[in-house]
Amino acid sequence: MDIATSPLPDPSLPAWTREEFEARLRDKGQSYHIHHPFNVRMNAGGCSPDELRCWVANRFYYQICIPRKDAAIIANMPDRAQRRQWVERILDHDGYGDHEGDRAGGIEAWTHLGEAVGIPRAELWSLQRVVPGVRFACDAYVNFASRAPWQEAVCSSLTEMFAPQIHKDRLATWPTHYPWIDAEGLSYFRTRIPLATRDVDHGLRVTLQHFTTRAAQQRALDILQFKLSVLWSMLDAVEKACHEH
Ligand code: AHQ
Repeated sequence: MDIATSPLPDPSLPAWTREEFEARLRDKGQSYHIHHPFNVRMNAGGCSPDELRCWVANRFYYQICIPRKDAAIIANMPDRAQRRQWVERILDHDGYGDHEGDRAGGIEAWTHLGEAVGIPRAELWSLQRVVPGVRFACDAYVNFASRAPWQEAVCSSLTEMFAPQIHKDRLATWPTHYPWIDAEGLSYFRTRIPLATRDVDHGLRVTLQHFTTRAAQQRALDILQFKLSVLWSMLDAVEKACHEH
């Protein structure tokens, strides 16, 4: 399974400089799901409690896919130093040590978000509310990351360049628009801001170092576009499903 790629550029074209290449990666932020109509409506207070519950229950599937995706990447990483950095991402979601409190991990924090919006733990973990379009998008991401060369899978995680802003938006708007949600339930968004920044530092270093010809750089942009489409199509599916309830 491969992603749709742009036609190969003229091989005589020179590679972009690292600065230009990074600027083009960041420019892809225009397609980030922060601009999706459902996300705009959600952060403007336009979602009913049922629609929020629909979004939280469906995004839970994405959250539990992330550590499996990262484990698949580690399996393809020959270099111990790279694995030592990447394994942090699995622990961020699955937790570590006694898995209590701050060490419980992001999947546990998302479970608290679920309870805060009115979804009991068992119902969230049953995945009953996850719609086909969300499953397909998340599964496509995990499958890509497990089959692609590890540097390409690293590149696909760079949608997190744009993630700190979307977490900050939720923290800035939900307490006003959705005062019925216990503030503790939003702790996942708070924890992700520094972690996303740490992830992107590593992911960008690998990407700028690995994709060095013009054709490879174009491939990196196509990979990022694929992942942006994973996130965008998840919200398409959620918007359709939530609207029906
Ligand atoms: O909570 C998110 C998260 O842990 C990750 C990991 C990273 C990846 O490896 O692809 N992407 C990602 C994202 C998270 N939250 C999303 C959101 O909208 O809350 C954004 C998403 C991303 O930007 O890829």
